[in-house]
Amino acid sequence: MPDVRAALRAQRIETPSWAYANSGTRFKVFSQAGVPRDPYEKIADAATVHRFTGVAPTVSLHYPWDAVDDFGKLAAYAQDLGVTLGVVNSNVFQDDDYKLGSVTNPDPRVRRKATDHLLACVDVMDATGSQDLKLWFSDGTNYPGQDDIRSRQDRLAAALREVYDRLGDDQRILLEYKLFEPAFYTTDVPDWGTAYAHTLELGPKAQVVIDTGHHAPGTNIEFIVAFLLRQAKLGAFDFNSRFYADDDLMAGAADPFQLFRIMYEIVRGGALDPASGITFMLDQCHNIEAKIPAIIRSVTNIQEATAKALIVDGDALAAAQAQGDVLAANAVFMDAFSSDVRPLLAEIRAEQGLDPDPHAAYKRSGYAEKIVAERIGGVQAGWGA
Ligand code: AOS
Ligand code: ZN
Ligand code: ZN
Repeated sequence: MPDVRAALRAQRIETPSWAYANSGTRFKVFSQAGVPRDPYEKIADAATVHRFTGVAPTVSLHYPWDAVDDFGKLAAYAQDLGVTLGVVNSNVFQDDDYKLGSVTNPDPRVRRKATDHLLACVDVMDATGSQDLKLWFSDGTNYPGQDDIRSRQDRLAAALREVYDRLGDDQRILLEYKLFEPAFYTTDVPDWGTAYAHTLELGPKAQVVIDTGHHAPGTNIEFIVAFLLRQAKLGAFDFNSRFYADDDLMAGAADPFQLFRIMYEIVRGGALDPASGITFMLDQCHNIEAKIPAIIRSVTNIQEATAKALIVDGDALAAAQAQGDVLAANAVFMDAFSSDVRPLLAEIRAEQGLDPDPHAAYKRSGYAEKIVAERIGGVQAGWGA
């Protein structure tokens, strides 16, 4: 049985810079008062989430959305506020050049441009001290025959190799997969198998990112977690929740039971401890709800799922499994899921000098009113530079 309290105290969740900015769907971006106007203000909001939760000390950056003249200065600013800069997210999807793909584009000029951007992201990592480069490719095709599926895999492999060879000793590639969108017929990295094969070919400094919103409906994500962990190829999560596709809603909002099952496999695989090298990130967009409270809610939802996973009675489960007692084994699982772990988490927060209720504490803090008064003209995610 793991030391539940120690494990919860040590848990770390990284929040994404873009989740603090305005966002929306292809139909409308709704502006909210008080959202950050530049990367510095995004960091300040992330530091606020950490101040109330105590478990979110790192922020994922997006390049070039978070481009600044001096990344060293941004890193120092973050440090002053008690947080550090985490994973660097590349962007090879927003330029007109990428209409037919980035690193898999049939045009070698575009491939060169995309690969150069990924190399520039490693330069950013050198400046910020970030260890991880997260690669998500929007590359794919919309119509059968549009491009050669197999050649696109070769182009992808060549670009990944070039970037991999540029990594420092302590740096990693985190390769993200996504079933569809924006491409609707083929996607060049559509699933964990494709991401796994490419990272395996690259070597030990390449691992897979599981974004929980990037699968076909009904996919058993916890199986993927268990499999990749067993192969030492799970590098990170992009947590969010979804009802339909890549909805990017708050983690744990749509399906808390799925989040619990995922966290159980993490606990089972000994991968909760930050020392195991798995980065637990959020990748969300808060289109209609207030951003900072939504991120605090996502963090506490993950904490609750984790606490439930930690209190699964491992001995009782192993005994039931060994006896082939299907119902008893399932009951052990459901007992943990049905437990109310909020008092335990409140106690742990109080022990750490935090307010036991981060939601109420944030509300009382006056931070929301302060940013509304001070920040006029907040930016949209993607135009935050
Ligand atoms: C896109 O669907 C992916 O989830 C990316 O991880 C991420 O949202 C993107 O890199 C941020 O723009
Ligand atoms: Zn993602
Ligand atoms: Zn996504």
